[in-house]
Amino acid sequence: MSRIQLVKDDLTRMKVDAIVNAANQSLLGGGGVDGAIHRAAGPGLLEECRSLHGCSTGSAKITGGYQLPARYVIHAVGPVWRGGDLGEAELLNSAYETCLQIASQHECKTIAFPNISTGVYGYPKRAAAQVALSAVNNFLEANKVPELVYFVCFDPENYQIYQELLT
Ligand code: AR6
Repeated sequence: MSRIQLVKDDLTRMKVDAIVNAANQSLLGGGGVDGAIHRAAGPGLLEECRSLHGCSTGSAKITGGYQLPARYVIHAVGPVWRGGDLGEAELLNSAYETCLQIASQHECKTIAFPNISTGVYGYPKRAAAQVALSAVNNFLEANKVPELVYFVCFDPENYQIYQELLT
């Protein structure tokens, strides 16, 4: 079985060791998948996030999962799309890679990613998927853990793009 799996579902329902949040630098919640994660996890998550004092773009920080089925939430900050000449691809790659490093340090066998930066942050979906898949493939080639990576595509356009790129 491939170590990369495509899923069309709500990320907050994933029974994995870690889910990744598409957060912002404040790490204090927001809309989109971030809002959904905070609603499903309950107030304990926000409380822990306050103690982290934010996160820079292209990086990530880990918390507990609280009322989520996932044990951990890894809060990643993807770049806002500003046309592509401001290092967006490197920053997006770095966000995915940092999540995988953190997951590996915490012995997470399974991790589920949303399509970071492709909602409010406006990153073109196909280009974002190419960066995400290359970051994950490179990491998996060099590391045994995580064993399994899920891409959870909520919107049909992202799902179709990943389906194409994964076949
Ligand atoms: N499960 C899986 N994917 C989802 C869900 C869900 N429940 N809800 C939305 N998506 P976005 P960004 C998808 O906007 O672009 C927040 O306000 C959605 O279809 O959540 O990185 C943060 O606080 C899209 O493909 O994240 C930041 O301020 C993907 O998640 C900002 O938005 C990402 O869309 C981050 O923007």
